[in-house]
Amino acid sequence: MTTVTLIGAPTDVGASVLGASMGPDALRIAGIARALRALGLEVRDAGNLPGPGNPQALAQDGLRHLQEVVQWNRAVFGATAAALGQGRLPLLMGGDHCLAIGSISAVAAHCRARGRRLKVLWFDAHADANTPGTSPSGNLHGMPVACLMGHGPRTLTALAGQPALAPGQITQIGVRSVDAVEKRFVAEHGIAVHDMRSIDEHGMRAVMQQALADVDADTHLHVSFDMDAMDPSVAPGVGTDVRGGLTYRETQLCMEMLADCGQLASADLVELNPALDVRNQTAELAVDLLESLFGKSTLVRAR
Ligand code: 4U7
Ligand code: MN
Ligand code: MN
Ligand code: MN
Repeated sequence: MTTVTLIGAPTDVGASVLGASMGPDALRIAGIARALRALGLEVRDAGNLPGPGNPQALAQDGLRHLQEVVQWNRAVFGATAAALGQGRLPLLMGGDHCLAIGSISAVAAHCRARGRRLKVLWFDAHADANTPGTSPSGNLHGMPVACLMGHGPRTLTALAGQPALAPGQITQIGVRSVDAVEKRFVAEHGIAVHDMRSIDEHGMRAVMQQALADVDADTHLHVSFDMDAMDPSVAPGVGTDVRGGLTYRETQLCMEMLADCGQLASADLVELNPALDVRNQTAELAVDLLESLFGKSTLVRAR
């Protein structure tokens, strides 16, 4: 039986727009634990991690709030490693997307120690591949992909002792807003990106089949889901919305195909911003997607 540990990281230190810090409680109010238990999973809510507040300071050397981001990510690293060590599936409830540096670094260290292959699927409107030298904002939630590949401040790139990911280990889905210099990083590193145009042209089924083609029985699959991957018309509760995103059904198909592949072993649900939401609908949508990710099926035909 899959056992899940919910880890709350209530912070927005990596972002400019405030409010993602309320994400974990919005997910709880939307019934995240109840919904997963109803699927037969054993769910433990580990509560919220402690961490520093948001100083709302200006960037220094191209980075905003580096100290605070490091503190939060150390806490996330520890909690994620602890859950994995207990044989449980950590589900990080953000919080902004800088927290994926800590969660994925812990997952990478875990896989390295066990000789398991790691594959990350990154759902996002953005590529999150800025560095302090290229970022237009200095916000660390726009830099986790670069940090995980070893490009960024050492305090974040070396959380697990060495870079967590090689470019071939990550596939991005839903991308439609990439900064000019950020594009170079993505191209030069050969990161697999299925942007919105590619999803329009090929359809989500083909995109997901390609994304999962190298996932086998020895693969630890990590899903990092930024709520702004979805279209703002269905997911308004996000801080950096970009029109032209994933539809409800496209996203559900992703989750259903991920459930079918059976290799999900850790996940992040990030960038949910209840301060910008309408009647908690984006949190409810997130819970709905997680149900599909964890195997809730709408299939009415026999299998
Ligand atoms: B998110 C941005 F400039 N690219 O770096 C930046 F457009 O985790 C946005 O995907 C980053 O929500 C968005 O600040 C980070 C900007
Ligand atoms: Mn993101
Ligand atoms: Mn994003
Ligand atoms: Mn590199």
